[in-house]
Amino acid sequence: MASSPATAPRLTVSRRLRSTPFTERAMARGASAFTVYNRMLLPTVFESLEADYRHLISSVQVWDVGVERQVEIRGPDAARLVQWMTPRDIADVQVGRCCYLPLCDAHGKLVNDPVGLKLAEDRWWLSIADSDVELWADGLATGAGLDVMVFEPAVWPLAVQGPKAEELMSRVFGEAVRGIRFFRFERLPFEGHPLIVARSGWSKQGGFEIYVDDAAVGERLHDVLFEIGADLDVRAGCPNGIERIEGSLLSFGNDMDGEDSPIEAGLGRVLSLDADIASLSLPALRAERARGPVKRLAGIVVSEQPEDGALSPFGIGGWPLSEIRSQTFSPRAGTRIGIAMLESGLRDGSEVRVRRADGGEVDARVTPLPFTFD
Ligand code: THG
Repeated sequence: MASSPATAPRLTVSRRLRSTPFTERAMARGASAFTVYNRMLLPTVFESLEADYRHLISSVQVWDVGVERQVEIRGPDAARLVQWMTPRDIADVQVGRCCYLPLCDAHGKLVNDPVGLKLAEDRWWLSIADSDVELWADGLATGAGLDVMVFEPAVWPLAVQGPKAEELMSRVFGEAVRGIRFFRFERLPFEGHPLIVARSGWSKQGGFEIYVDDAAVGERLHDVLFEIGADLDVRAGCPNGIERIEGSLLSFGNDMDGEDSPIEAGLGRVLSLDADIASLSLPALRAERARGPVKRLAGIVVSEQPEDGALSPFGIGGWPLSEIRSQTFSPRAGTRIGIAMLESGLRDGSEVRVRRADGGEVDARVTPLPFTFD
């Protein structure tokens, strides 16, 4: 995962690698590393992974997550197209709700795992992870002759995450933010400009996401959040690799990808395999369920390894097809933990030997996801 500074590639930034309205501000506030996500820059570290983590779980951070692109689907067939793309039944989703929507192709493999926002009966946003959903959705719509528009609006989410997020947000948007329940959104004015504000975000610390649809308004909002939250020790941050693995928030492209099904990724709870819905992936997913999946996502907890020794992605003793897909040192576990795609025969509670990146081996245990800590 982490390469040493001496070998880390440097990034050449051109027009193909898009910035967000907040990229310069993130850099000015100390962003020290970036990744590429939906062909855009996403900060990954400010001070250090662990310092950022400690601050996130104790205070409040403002994240530039403009890389979470919105794929807007609008028109009389909008719900039909969204249902065609996801094996989760969306019939009962109400306007004003967010909904975690695995998208799957006709082979039952994952295409993406967005948060869907139902803006109106004929209008959805898919707030996507890192893959080309717009191309796929537009291709499906064209091929099926659906009456919809598929496009990427100029919207950049800004996340406010951490235990003090509600306090900071209420100072900017008023007491109304306190009444927004998890995975719901409202339109609240900022200096007269209505913005979609949802209680959501890619951390387990609580918080909000503001869907900024005007770059100048967003820059002003960004600055106001820092001014008004100075006494809360608000800092610029980003999705944190330690916090999200401890919280078992899955990263599409890392923990699971287009070679995996949502059943293998452990997303069974959000699939509606017995529903009477027109969804592209249902036949393949029903067949997979009947066959029994060959692999499954699980946790790996290294026993007694307080030092920060990276694990090799491959090489779980006796299970050659199993692989570790994300890993971190976990302050909560006091050891290294990972999210792994394991052969189905490798059960929870199993003790395994795991190869380290430096060539050594360590004992580890297979655990269910989400991780629990005592
Ligand atoms: N917010 C928004 N867009 C996003 C993300 C986000 N796009 C990219 C990526 N993150 C999409 N993937 C996820 C994965 C998990 C969650 C959200 C988006 C998530 N999961 C909660 C959990 O697992 O506890 C709740 C899921 C549920 O209620 O079903 O929040 O973060 N805008």
